[in-house]
Amino acid sequence: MPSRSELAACCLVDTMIDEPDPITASPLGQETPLPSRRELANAIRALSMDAVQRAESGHPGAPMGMADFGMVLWNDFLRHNPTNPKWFNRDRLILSNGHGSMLLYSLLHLSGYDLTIEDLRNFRQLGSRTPGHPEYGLTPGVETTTGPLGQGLANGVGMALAERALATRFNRPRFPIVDHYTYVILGDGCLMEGVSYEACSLAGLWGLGKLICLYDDNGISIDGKVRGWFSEDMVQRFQSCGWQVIPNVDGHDPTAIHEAIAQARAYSQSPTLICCKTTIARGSPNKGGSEKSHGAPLGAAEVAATRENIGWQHEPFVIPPEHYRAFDARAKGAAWEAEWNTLFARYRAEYPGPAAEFQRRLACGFPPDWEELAWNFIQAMQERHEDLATRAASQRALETYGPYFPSLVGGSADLTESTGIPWVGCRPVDFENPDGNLIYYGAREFAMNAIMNGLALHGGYVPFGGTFLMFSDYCRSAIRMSSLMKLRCVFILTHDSIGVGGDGPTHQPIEHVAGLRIVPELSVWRTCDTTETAVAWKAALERLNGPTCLIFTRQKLPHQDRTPEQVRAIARGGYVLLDCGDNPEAIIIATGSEVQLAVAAARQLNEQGRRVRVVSMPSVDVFDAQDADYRESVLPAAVTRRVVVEAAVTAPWYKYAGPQGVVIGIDHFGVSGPPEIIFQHFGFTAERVAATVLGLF
Ligand SMILES: Cc1ncc(C[n+]2csc(CCOP(=O)(O)OP(=O)(O)O)c2C)c(N)n1
Ligand SMILES: [Mg+2]
Repeated sequence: MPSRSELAACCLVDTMIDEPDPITASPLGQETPLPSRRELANAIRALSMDAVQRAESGHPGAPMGMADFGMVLWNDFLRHNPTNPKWFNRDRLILSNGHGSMLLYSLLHLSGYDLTIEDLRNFRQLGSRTPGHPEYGLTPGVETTTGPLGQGLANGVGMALAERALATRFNRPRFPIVDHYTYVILGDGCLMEGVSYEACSLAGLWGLGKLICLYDDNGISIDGKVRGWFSEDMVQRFQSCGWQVIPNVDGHDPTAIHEAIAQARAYSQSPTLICCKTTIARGSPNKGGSEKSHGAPLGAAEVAATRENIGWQHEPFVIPPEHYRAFDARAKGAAWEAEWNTLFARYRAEYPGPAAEFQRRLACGFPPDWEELAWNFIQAMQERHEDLATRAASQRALETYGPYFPSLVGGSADLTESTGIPWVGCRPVDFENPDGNLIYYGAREFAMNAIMNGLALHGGYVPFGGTFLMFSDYCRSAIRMSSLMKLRCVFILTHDSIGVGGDGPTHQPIEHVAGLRIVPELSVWRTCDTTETAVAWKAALERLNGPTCLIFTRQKLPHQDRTPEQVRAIARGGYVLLDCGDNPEAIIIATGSEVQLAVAAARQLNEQGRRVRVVSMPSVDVFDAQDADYRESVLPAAVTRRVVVEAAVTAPWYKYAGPQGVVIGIDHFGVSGPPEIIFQHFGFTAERVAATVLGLF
């Protein structure tokens, strides 16, 4: 091997080799000097390029470019405990440009998380803990799943809001029990995505002073130099949103980076964006600065050239002990946590009430008499027999359940009243009152749902948020990410069909319910009256391992008669609402606003001597999860005369209608007009349903 100075002399490009700097120079008495800051960053570069090379796929450029600021953030600032990645008061770190996952994996490994060198060698392999993009719940230390650009940043806004709100609520003089930063690393792509504007606009308004974003300002995205498609002035953009911006930081100068992060932390009034000027794939002599390093391995020859250029003399996946020693955060992490535990113990002694409430909040648990409370309410809804829009019924549920769930935080994307979000006793979140429980998100559906995901991920909150079902397209990716991460979020989607009438086809969802029902891990309810709505809310709150969409009407719906057994059966997702003795000849299945048509049609037919059953199926996924016997008892296989009614696309319903059945739905866009007229216009009448059933005989 050539000596380091020889290597430095023969490098044609900007050399990456330097001498130990004073910050990490070996303390007296240690045998091996600690590596220089640059060498520490080079460990990340080496691991990243080698892992991508070995996997023969991945993104080496971003982690190599971000290695210096990643190293400084991790070693100088991040308060975390590798041996307890779930320690409550840890700083949250999000890699919003998730394609740079090897940065995160390298740092987690080097600082002592339970992520071995073998895990890194298995980057992107089936079953490994180092998937292509960071996945929440799979890899210790990964705070959120990222990959869809921009959303990690919005998650970070939610986490920082949660921190500020809980701190406001629970901290006391000398007792900063909630006191941590949210750091987001992001790239050009994240800032090009509209959701970044939506979320950052709110972060500025809310004064999230402990949100610190490090922008990998490398001027490159997949298609090349970004100046052709991304040229706005980041300083002006973020300042106009109320942020502190620290521009033009040399993202490869550890001192400059250290100073910038310190400056960000020193200013508590607003979030900070630090623009780190970097070179993508820094260290690669022929691919550094080029989009060629974005999403493909450097290639064996270039990896070798990079090794030489940066003076990394170790074999792939070999990290010298002194590097590990320099990164190891286990001792300081354990000390931080122990210190916090002591602080919390003293807090509990001095403020037992708030301490108990704090712990309840973190558990997001249930009120003591939850079952009784909920069933009393459900039963009361049945007895009151009120004809209400289900969006109004939802508000009733919130009025009842809300006061018992301090962790519930609601909001809407500028449709607060129309989606039935506010309930008596809720307080708006704003700069002065971050600990409110009603968030005015403005017309920003995507950020709303991504921020909700961040609130849920942080802990201490069960978020819900409302918009029109039609606009679920705008936030669909966040709903998907919520499902992928199995978060406890409730998405309220109202104005659920052609029942919105006069607003016309732009506002009339046709394919949306079906589209949501096919998202894995997502539970979807579309309810027909106040009682079903009360049950749906109960189910949503009780669903600890995944999000729920509650789909409600704008228009009033008639209340349905039920026995107590039928009320109980609603929770099974599908149940017999109207029966005709033991032996039905035909079954009508309906959801939401169409249940009333099914009931009216079945009554007519039964009066004529037919035996027609009505099954209300507010939640297909919940019904599907029931045991086979129950499903058979509701939908006997022998009864093949089946009609399904739902004012939406028909195709998915054939699994229940069966080959001999008929689905009455809508396979085209809607029209503008008064709702009752449109329902008739498209054939949603009891007469047509009855005639369709008779047509099967
Ligand atoms: C929502 C979304 N759209 C597109 C992509 C595909 N994609 C992955 S990385 C990337 C470019 C990102 O550019 P930048 O953040 O600057 O990354 P760099 O090339 O600097 O690593 C794109 C478009 C994605 N991951 N997410
Ligand atoms: Mg870039």
